Amino acid sequence: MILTIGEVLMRLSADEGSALAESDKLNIHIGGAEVNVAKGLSQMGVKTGIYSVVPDNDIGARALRDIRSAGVEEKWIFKDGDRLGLYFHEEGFSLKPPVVIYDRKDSSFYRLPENKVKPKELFEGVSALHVTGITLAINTEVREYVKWLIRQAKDEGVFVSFDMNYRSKLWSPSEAGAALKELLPYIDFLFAGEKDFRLLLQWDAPDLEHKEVLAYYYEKAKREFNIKGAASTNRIIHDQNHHSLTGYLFYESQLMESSKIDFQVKDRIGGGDGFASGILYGLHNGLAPEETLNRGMAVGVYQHFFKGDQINISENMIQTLSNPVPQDLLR
Ligand code: KDG
Repeated sequence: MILTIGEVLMRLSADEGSALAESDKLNIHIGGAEVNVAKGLSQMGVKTGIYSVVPDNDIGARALRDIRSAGVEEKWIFKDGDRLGLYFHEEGFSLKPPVVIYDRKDSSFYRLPENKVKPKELFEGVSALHVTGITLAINTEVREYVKWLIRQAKDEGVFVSFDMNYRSKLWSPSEAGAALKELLPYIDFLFAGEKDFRLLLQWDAPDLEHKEVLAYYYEKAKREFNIKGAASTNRIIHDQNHHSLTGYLFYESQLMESSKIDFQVKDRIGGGDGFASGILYGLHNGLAPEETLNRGMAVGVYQHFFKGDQINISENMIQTLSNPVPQDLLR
């Protein structure tokens, strides 16, 4: 089983083409980076669970319904507190990224450290743990507790995957950098891009092309912290609805680059989590590196075509995803 630890969020989105400031109605989607990854993996047939806390009320029940319908194990989802974290969302316009307004302070997830689980029990039957920087950014109590759990996971022989997922609205680059530095010795697989190394870890890089800089950073992380692999995507925004994405997978000191995929964007939130779930799927199933990267790109890109933080991937889509991703998905 792959376990994630993270906050379940309810997203409230303005209609397409509407601004939050003028909306009379909002649309519900369930998100949260770790939830998205768990759902993606589960829909591809990987047994997945999430350790989280939701309120014991109808809003918590609505979120649980979503997680359950994706087949994610809910044994470690505790019911405590009375508030599900929310975020309000409006599509970006022109070249602007989407608007995200968090309303998650003192949510039920803040009570994670009060709903402790013994690591031996939590990690029993778990082959990999996936956590993102968003979980560590919640507050210092959650951060310390989850950092401790990550160390325990490593002691239990669990493969640790970490996605930096830096959110500037939640913490500063220096706080995030300090947490990452502390965790790097325990991380087996790192999802981080060029900017994370530069901004958060303040690593200098030679003045080279993106791919060479990435190779330099990943090699350094491997040398200094013994990471086994890493992955990231590089996005080019041509206009609001037309993006290109190139994926990178570093494994056994080889940095692989996908072809650049050009596609039409309906909703970009959760694209990175889709990529992560595809990569983790490949690692979990022992796919060859090219197939792993291809799967990451396919899930990440398809994620952009549909509304919501994490689409329900159908059997049919899984078949399509197993084939090489067409390079031009503009339609
Ligand atoms: O990666 C997508 C997430 O950003 C989204 O689901 C919301 O978890 C979220 C967050 O904290 O921004």
